[in-house]
Amino acid sequence: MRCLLVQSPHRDSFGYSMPPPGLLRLGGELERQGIEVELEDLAWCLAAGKLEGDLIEACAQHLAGRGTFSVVGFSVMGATLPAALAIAADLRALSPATRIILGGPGTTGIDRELLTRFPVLDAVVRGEGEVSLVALLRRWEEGADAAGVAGVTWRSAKEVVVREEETAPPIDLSQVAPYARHLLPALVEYKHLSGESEGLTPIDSGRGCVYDCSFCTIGRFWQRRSRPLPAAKLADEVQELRKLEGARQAYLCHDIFGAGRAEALAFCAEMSRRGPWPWECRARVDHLDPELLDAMAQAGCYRVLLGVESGAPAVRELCNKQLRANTDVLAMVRACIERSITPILSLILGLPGEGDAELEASLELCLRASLIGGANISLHLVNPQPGCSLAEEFGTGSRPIAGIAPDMALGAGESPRERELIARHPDLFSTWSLLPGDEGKMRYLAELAALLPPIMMHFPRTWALMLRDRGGGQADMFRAWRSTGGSFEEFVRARGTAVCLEALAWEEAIQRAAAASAPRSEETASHAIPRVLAEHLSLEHDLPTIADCLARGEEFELLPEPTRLCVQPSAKGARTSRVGAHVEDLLCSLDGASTLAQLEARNPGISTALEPLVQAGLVSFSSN
Ligand code: B12
Ligand code: SF4
Repeated sequence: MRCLLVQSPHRDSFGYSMPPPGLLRLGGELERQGIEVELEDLAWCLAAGKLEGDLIEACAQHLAGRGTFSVVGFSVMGATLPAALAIAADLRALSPATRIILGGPGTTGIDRELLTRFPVLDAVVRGEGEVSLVALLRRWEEGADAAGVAGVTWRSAKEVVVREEETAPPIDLSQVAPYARHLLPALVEYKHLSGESEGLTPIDSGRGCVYDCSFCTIGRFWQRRSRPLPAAKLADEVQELRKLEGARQAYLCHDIFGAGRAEALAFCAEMSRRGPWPWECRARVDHLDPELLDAMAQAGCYRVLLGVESGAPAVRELCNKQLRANTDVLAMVRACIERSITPILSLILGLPGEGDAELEASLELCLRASLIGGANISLHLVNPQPGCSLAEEFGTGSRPIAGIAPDMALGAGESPRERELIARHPDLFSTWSLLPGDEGKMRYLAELAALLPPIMMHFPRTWALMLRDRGGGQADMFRAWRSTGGSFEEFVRARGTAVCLEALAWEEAIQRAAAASAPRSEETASHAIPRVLAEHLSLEHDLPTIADCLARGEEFELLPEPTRLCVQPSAKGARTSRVGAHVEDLLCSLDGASTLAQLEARNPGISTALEPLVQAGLVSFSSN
């Protein structure tokens, strides 16, 4: 029995920089069971330029070129399902005796329908793959059929689709197979290809979720069970990455880190004991608390993706998020930032129950988080993935809208054969659809989701002050800005009051400083030229104090208060400090051409006066 497991192709640059953990685990399990297995990552092949011409034909030819296999299994997400089915059809023509199966989250709830509509499929393995796949392959090896194999939906010799209702018992994650990394290109080749210098490497850190949010398939796919990898096992797997070329940070894939609090704390303790190493994770806000965050930060956690979904509790309730009633999202954002853990707040726009007031509540939450400083905002539209409750409820009425890229399928579904399938089976490929609703509103929400987060993250105070001046809501202000046809900065320059213009100047200086490299302080020799590393701003308002009030949501009066600021690059991006008139004068006296000796001759004592500025990183020396 020779088996090939395939990751289906997509062009998502984030995606092809990461070898898929599910396939690596399955490869390891089959090897451990003595089954001959090979792995192929078509997303990587595509990015590596190994697939030219028509995507589907090229993939099928590529797979056929690897030789003859008894079974080819495609791993699918909703996004890659059409490509997998089209490739499977071509592969069947090239290799008629090969059995073709599917597995992965893209099959959630549609296994029977897939087998009914696509005769090319022999079976779909539902949920966790290890036990069911091995059992299925053994049956086929013995010449038997799949009757009674738990977790499998299959086609009988009489062309009847049989759904084995029973699911295989979940495997003991302390005994899960090692990743068969040798069966895929080396990690460093992935990183080389994607050009990503960060070295983020996914780890199968746990499986499943007990919740059932309306837009998500994870809970259902994993039978509403959540299992973290045992702490020591997970720490071992992260430790292995330290030796793996190209790996610089671990991406813990379990969707709800902290669901098992004791296990999460034990993992952090284990990581701290072994010496922290950078990692990031995905979590629910109500599974985190200051003590756990402390432990996470000490263990090397630098980023956490938080699915908040909406700023309006009623909408969260309707989408069955079941966030604990007293959850304070902003307090958690602040707690993350205080520990140098970047929170990524993920919200969905256009969920059922979202009217103007609820949309405004979401934007308010995003703005307040941005004002705290250092949060990432990520806004999405709903693509009802097959198998989730929104697809069940609205599946038939949902449809793609030309010009709105599907959030859940970026870089997928673009080839003619995929497009044809998506058009023919909109219910199975609802990953490309949007919930039923007014098309104009959808376009507006899509624009909001794409354009507002960068503005909030780069210009939160300017945005907040413009809002205060104008009155009304953020959605209205967004419309007003977009109707000008220009950039946000142009909008502020044309319509902003003095304090808005000052905030814009400050935040633009922060952007420039963050883009510059951190300062190098060199030898203070008399022949060296002192250079100003910071931008200095003379403002009519005390913007840092105003910014603090905005971040805390406190009222303030806009009284004139002359303020001098310096904005300089720092290890964390940019730093703003208040300076006095004498510092500003000193900085102004540095022309960037005169040596220290020449400046001293013109202005005796300046060398000594500059020393604290050098120490503060506001001034540095260069030799020419
Ligand atoms: C790592 C990851 C990625 C990686 C690797 C993907 C991969 N193929 O493994 C990358 C970065 C490529 C990626 C990309 C995307 N992802 Co992603 N990703 C994940 C994440 C966080 C972990 C997956 C994982 O490794 N889990 C651990 C392993 C062990 O589980 P597994 O992969 O499911 O595999 C097991 C079973 O599914 C089964 N199995 C899997 N394949 C096969 C094949 C066969 C033949 C068999 C028998 C069994 C089998 O056995 C495995 C072992 O038990 C999941 C969330 C999650 N926790 O699952 C989201 C998730 C899979 N991603 C998702 C999405 C939407 C995307 C994107 C579409 C995002 C986007 N906006 O573009 C892109 C896809 C690219 C594209 N544009 O088309 C969704 C998919 C939803 C769905 N119903 O399809 C998920 C579930 C997140 C979510 N909460 O909704 N992703
Ligand atoms: S969104 Fe998160 S909490 Fe909700 S079902 Fe999916 S994984 Fe679980």
